[in-house]
Order: sequence, then structure tokens, then C-alpha cells
Amino acid sequence: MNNLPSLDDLIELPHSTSEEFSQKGHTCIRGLATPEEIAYYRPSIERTANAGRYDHRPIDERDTYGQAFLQVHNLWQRDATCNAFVSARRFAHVAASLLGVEGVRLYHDQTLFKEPNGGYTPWHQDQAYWPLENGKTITMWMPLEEITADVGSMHFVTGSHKVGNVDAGSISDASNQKIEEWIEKNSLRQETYGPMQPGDATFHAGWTLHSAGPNPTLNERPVITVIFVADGTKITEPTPLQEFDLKIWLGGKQPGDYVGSSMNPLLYP
Ligand SMILES: O=C(O)CCC(=O)C(=O)O
Repeated sequence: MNNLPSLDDLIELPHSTSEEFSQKGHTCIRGLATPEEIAYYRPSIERTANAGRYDHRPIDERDTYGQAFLQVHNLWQRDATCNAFVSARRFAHVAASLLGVEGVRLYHDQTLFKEPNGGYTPWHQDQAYWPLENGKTITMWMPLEEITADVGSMHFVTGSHKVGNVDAGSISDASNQKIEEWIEKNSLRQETYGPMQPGDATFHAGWTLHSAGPNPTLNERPVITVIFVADGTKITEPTPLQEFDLKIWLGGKQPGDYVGSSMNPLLYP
């Protein structure tokens, strides 16, 4: 822990970046962490993700969601070095600036390791799973390794965060098809930021439609995401899809309460 570079300094974003996020519902910040900083944290993140793996079925025995990535949650609670990374003030301050709010709390973190020959990530909306007020959440998606053009980073539908729930349901081939049809009908623009370096990060809003391509390479695509929620956000009555999150990520708080249990620490200020 002692030699870990601190990620607690604050970076001032140009106004145009926050403006872009508010208009598009996504943005990319290159070099948010340096490759050297990532090299310090990566071994702990990978070790913790591997230790936390719960789905040990071969990839061809899993459904589309299971083939998209190996997903491990809340590394911040499993390992002190992961906690230092997830709780970094640098990241939380960027999240607050992009959302245009005073402060942010942690909703949860997760690693999303797309295995060699891993499948595509179907189009979906994160907030379909989250019983939280609209417009108050943002996800940082950061690779720990270079993402080459043949793997690619996420695809976003620009402006879709303003539309709200398109009722595509849980992540599946069905959500993918429904959203493809929706995009065609509404002719909104799709964008991707292409290859990324370790420490570059994309940010997207809770309702932004997004997807990712498959991994046709022999190398894993190690990504960590941190989901932030504006301080002062209320928990909403859950839909059936949101009941799991209400039980798991909000430390016993109930609809009508503010997010604020010890499961959701204030990360900035
Ligand atoms: O990493 C991926 O393939 C998808 C990530 C994603 O859907 C998210 O971070 O919300």
C-alpha cells in the first residue's frame, strides 16, 4: 500500500467536457490515470477479480450476458488497494463535475473482464436496474490494458440519456434487438471512442444506451467501472428488475430515503 501513487489530486475539466457530457450523455477523458499509475493498481484489481469470480462454467455453457464478461462487484470492500483506487478523489471529482453536482457517493464498482473469444455486450440501459432518481448517476469505465481497434471500447447512442427508459429490460439478445430497432426508428447517432490506453476513461449517464463488441483476440480485456450517484439522490420505488439492487447496493435504505448508507460512502468532496 505504501508505495501506491495517490489518485487524490483534482483535475479541472474544461467546461466543454461537462457540456459535451450533458448534451451527449457520454464523454471520454484520455489519461485520467497514467499507465504507470494503472500498473501499480492493476495486480491487486486482477487478483481480487480473479478471487471473486463466481461463474466457473465454460464460456460456451453461459448465456449471452454471461459470455460478455466476467463480472465481480464491490472490489472496494474486498481489498484495501482496490478501495484506494475506487475511492480516488480524482475520479469522483470528475464524476461530480460531469454531473454538475457538488458531491458524489459510490453506488458500486465492478470489474468487467471480457475473456478471449468473449461475446458482445448487448445494447442496454444501466438505470433499468437501479432504483434511483433520474439524471443522477454516472459510470466511469476504465481499461487496465490497451484496448486495440479489434476489441474496441463502448458504443453509445448520443442523446439517449434524455429519453429515459426505453423498456428494453435486462441485458440480453432481446434487449439488443429491441434497442437496435429503437435506434433505427429514432435515428439518433451512435458514437465510440475506439482504441483506449490504460487509464483513459469513458463516462456515461444512467439512461445512456450502450453496448460493446466481442473480443476476438487471445487477450483478456480487463476493465474496471465505478458507478457514482449524486449526493442527495433519493431511492425510488423499484420496478421488478430493480428489486435486487435495492436489496444489495443500498445498505437497507428504502424508497423515499436518500442514498447514504455505509455501502454508499461519500467520495467527493
Ligand atoms: O464493458 C462492457 O462490455 C460493458 C460495460 C457496461 O455496460 C457498463 O459499464 O455499463
